[in-house]
Amino acid sequence: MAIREISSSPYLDQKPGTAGLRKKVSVFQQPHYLENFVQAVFDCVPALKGATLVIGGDGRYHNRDAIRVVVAMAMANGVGRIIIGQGGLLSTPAASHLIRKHDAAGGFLLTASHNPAGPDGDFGIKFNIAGGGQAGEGLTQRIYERSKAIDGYRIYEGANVDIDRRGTVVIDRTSIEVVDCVDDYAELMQGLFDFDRIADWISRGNGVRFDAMHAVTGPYAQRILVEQLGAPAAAVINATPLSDFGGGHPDPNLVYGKHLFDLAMSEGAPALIGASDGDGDRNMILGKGIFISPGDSLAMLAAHLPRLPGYRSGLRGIARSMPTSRAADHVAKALKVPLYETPTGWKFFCNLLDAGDVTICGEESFGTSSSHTREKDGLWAVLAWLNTLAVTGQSVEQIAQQHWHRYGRHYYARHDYEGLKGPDAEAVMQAFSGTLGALPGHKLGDWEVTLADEFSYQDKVDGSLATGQGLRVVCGDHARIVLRLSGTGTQGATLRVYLERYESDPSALGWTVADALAPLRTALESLARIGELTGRNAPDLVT
Ligand code: VG1
Ligand code: CO
Repeated sequence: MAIREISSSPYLDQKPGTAGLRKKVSVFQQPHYLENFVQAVFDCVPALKGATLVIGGDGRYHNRDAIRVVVAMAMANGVGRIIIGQGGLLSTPAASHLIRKHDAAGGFLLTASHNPAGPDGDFGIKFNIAGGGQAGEGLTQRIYERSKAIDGYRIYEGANVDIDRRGTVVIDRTSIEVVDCVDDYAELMQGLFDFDRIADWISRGNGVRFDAMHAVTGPYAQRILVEQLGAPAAAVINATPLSDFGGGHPDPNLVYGKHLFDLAMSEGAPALIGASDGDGDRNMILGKGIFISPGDSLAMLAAHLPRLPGYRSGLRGIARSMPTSRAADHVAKALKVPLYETPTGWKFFCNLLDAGDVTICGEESFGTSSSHTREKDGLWAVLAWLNTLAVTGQSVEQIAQQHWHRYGRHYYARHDYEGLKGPDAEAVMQAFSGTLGALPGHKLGDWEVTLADEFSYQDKVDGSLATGQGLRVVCGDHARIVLRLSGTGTQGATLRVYLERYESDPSALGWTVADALAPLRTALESLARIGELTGRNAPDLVT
């Protein structure tokens, strides 16, 4: 045995945010920083001893170094079997699936999602539990507490596992398997969707374009879309994962995916355009002449899912995060299934999924997925759309129009104010919060405020209570304004403002989003005083 006990001093900033611990690469490169956090996880999850652990990442800078450390620490902490994606790659949904498939006691996902990568970029680590879900609030807090008291860690020296070569090696008492990162995931997708039907649809000349943004989904899209579904090679762009994501920002939305929007609006646009983010859990969906907002995508997929092979038995329920547009609520009502409203962050869906209460979940932040895994899943959403187009024979635009005519349309936008000074962001939240008590019964634009509060959520499975999950002003079904602070940023504070307006009159379905939301923007300025309190006249990002 070559296990060493190394002493270290705790860092006090290892509190995971919305989805894991995310920091600048330079922070993770501090002596013992990663090691302390990983040891804190092992200390808090004794079930890992003798059990299976999955390890993979989004391929960003520092991924390989970090994986080497996590593998060596897993060996020293008595893990029985380690499964690693070849090259250190695993998309977030694929990692979650491997944990489920192999009955692992957990997994380490090395990712900072869409945050820029490279030596000056971000790095991140996330622990997922048995069953594949993200560590919940309780465990996350325990890991954080442990990290503040840790005084050392255990690491195996001299293992030298070649993560580029597939196969199994046994070192001391640990078996280490390097697996193809796509195989199991591709098989899972084949079981959910009608690949023959999609392939036929593509072969009839319906164009597809998928942008992997030089991040982890390249190999997945290449295998599934090109090799299995017969799309031309050019259908997948930026397919090679790069450690700096090609210098880009793999966050598929109307800002960083503007080129895809332009493509969708161009002559000869493909029938379906999709993209995913750094770690493969987000998705962006466009069709010829149309962008589908994530809240709409959730609602439209929920409405069509029962026609797809993996979902023929129908939906158990639908879940969405609180700030996500309420478009899916109408579908739940029509299908007579429950609709769950949870705080932001996929971890809140996991207990509902495990309990079999929901089949599809979504967040406004370009996240959609189903009960097939315990993470959001970018490529799954693209395949669900492709399958829907293939079975309905309709275009994306037709599906959207039909949906809006049946259920009404939720105009929706998120405004992000990034890199704010912490106290300024807090001041906005305070100002907004201070107005809430007096609002119910008063007018906001043309509508009457029916509810104004701070959202909190009690998990019905484990009873845990999450408080402080966003401030909201609700005008019945008509409109909402929601404010919350981001939990994934690594620089300053990010304020997110979510605006939503619902219209069901057929003559009100074709407005621009900006026009529809104008009255809410005006109301927002007087309630939250963002300009006055932060000096910012406009958001940095509108998605
Ligand atoms: C953001 C999104 C949230 C998402 C989270 C992780 O969190 O708003 O919906 O679950 O990112 O997604 P926040 O706290 O910054 O608003 V990912 O693709 O970055 O793992
Ligand atoms: Co992500």
